[in-house]
This record gives sequence, C-alpha cells and structure tokens, in this order.
Amino acid sequence: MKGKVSKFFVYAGMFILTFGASSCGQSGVEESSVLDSFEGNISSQTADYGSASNSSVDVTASKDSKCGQQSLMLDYNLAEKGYLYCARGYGLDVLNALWEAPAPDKIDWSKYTGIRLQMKGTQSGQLAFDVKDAGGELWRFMINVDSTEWKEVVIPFDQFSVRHDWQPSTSDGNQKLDFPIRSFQFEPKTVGQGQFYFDCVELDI
Ligand SMILES: [Ca+2]
Repeated sequence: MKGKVSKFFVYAGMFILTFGASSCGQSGVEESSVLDSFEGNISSQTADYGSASNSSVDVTASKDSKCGQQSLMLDYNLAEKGYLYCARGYGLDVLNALWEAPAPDKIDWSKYTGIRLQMKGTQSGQLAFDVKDAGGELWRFMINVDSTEWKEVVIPFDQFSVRHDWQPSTSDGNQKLDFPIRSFQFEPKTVGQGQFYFDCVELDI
C-alpha cells in the first residue's frame, strides 16, 4: 500500500510539472517559457503605454483570458497620422512594467526560436508587435488581424524587421537582433476605434 501511495504522488507530481511547463505556468516554474500572461495589477504603473495627442489608449486587465485569470486589454482610438503603443519588459520608462518571466539576462535565449502569443481584436486590420533588443534597437513584425476570435500568432526571431520609421535615440543602430531582448510592445496600426486582447506571450522552442 505504501508503495502505491508514493507512486501516485510521483505521477501526480510529474503531471503538475508537465502541465506547468507546457501551458501558462507560474512564473516560478523554472522551465516555463512564458514571458508574460498579464496576471495581477494592470495599470499605468505596470504597463508602459501612451499615444499621440490626436489618439488615445487605455490599458486594463480583462477576464477574457487564455492563460491564467486575465488578459491585457487595449481600448484605443487611433487617428490618421497618430500612434499609440503598450509595452512590457525591462528598460522602459515605467519601471514596474516588467514582464512576468525573469529579467532578460537571466533567460537562455539560445534555447528559443521565436515568440508565440494569443490575441484577438474587435476590429480587423494591422497590428505591429515590436521587440527592443539588447542594443536598444526596435524590431517589428506585422500581424494581420482578420478574426474577432482568439488566435495564436507565432513569430520566429528571423521574421522581425528592424524599424525604419523610428528608433529610440539610444539605439545602437547595428541592424542586428541582439539578445537578450529587453521588452515587447503592441501598436495598433489601423485607424479607428477598437479593443485588442493579448495573453500568453511565450518563448517558442
Ligand atoms: Ca493571462
């Protein structure tokens, strides 16, 4: 009987470990590849967002989620020639807008080939997903939003293009995607009003 009981606990333990690693695990799980699942407080203190004066964006948590209890929701109105963004990670103006995963230099980026995320939008059109690399350079991947249902987007690192429209003054401009990546951001690019939901930003093996 004793043997049976301990075997059960071994299997149960294996299940929990596997589950934690393959879905949206807790940030404390060592092998988890989840970069961010937007749990906890989501506000202007924990997300770095803003817009041009002719546009607007508000960022909150939504209960409509794919990982954990909530997703990140952008409620926006993008005007012609305007812009707006929402970023999480390290080295941002909002110091507590940190992703859930460990700090960039604590992640073994060589294990991963790209980024995978879950998203949905109420308006079809274009959405930019950017990452800022170790040299402060911004890289972009354009997502075509054609459905109001949740969908998964997979972005291999080699599919990012260096941004030519704008770079931070601190960018090293070497046009090489230097690891570690330090932050990511969402930028709706289609003029109009709508909402975007994001969840389960993971590193793809
Ligand atoms: Ca979540």
